[in-house]
Amino acid sequence: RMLKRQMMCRGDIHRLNAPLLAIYESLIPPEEERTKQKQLLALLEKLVCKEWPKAQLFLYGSCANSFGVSKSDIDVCLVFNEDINDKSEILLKLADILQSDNLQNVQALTRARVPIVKLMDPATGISCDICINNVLAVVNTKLLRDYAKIDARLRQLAFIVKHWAKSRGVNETYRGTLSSYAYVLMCIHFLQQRRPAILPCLQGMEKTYNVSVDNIECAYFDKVEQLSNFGSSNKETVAQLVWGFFNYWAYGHDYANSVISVRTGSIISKQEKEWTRRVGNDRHLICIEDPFEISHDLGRVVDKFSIRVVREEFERAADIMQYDPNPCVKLFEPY
Ligand code: 3AT
Ligand code: MG
Repeated sequence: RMLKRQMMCRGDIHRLNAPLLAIYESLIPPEEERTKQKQLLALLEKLVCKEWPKAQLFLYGSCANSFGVSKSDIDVCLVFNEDINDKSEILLKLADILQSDNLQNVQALTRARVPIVKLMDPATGISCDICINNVLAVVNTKLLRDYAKIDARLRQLAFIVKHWAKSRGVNETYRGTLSSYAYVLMCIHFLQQRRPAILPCLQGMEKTYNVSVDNIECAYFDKVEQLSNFGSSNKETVAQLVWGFFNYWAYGHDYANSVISVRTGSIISKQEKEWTRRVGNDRHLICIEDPFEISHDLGRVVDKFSIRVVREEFERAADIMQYDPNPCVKLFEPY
């Protein structure tokens, strides 16, 4: 019954297109933010270089993957060409250096899951997290950015989904809900699955980019400028896609058996991944395979309580997209 009801998109769905696109536009960071980010990165490069001439700084996360909304913090990775056994020592040294250059709120979080130094730059007002040798994050940032270049609808859908998740309080990994990175992968997977497909599976194509990070081969087709017409035979609009995305996660996804996999561009089975049992704290109640670290389920932060919260939010969003007279307000109502 549910399926039958949900198979058909509301008749006036096209009317939601302009308001959803307006929301998307309002979230795009203005050019001056980009300029300020570059200014801060240049300052950090100067300071880091004095102490560690061979180290390099990379932007990663939403400031570099093209899924960053206005006023986001920036994520920076400090990369040394050797393995670092004691990251704490380096982070404390780094915090020292930054502190003495008038950067504010400098804090070394050496015991975090990903140890970082946090800071705020008073000149630009930007807050920043710096981690060490997290090269996989730099590489998955590039993958997301490359997917975004193929079809504009990915960025539109992902901005709206991220905005919804933040408004509804389901983008907080420390509370058992999903990361922004997980939501963007869910959007990519969804667009790979449309018929006709809106996105290809880059890791299933000729490998024009190939790096090895922590013994993991990260390889895919990155000449994406050649794919700019890929999704053009699919005419779905962002309103239809937002509707379809929430319907999929509310009523279409098989939570008991399925893993979504951007790497293969398909659904794979939990059985195949051996993600059927709880191991330690990993419960696999919603399964999102990391494209490179394939033993890593981005849904593993979700527990038996937060899975209900997340699924109820998907259902709420799907029902609003289906029935509400004013979905563009209701969808993003603070929880
Ligand atoms: P926000 O706009 O800040 O919410 P973001 O894209 O910066 O979104 P996060 O802050 O969640 O996303 O993460 C920053 C980057 O770190 C994104 C991704 O390159 C990497 N990353 C995050 N979580 C994981 C993970 N579980 N496994 C691998 N890489 C991850
Ligand atoms: Mg971030």
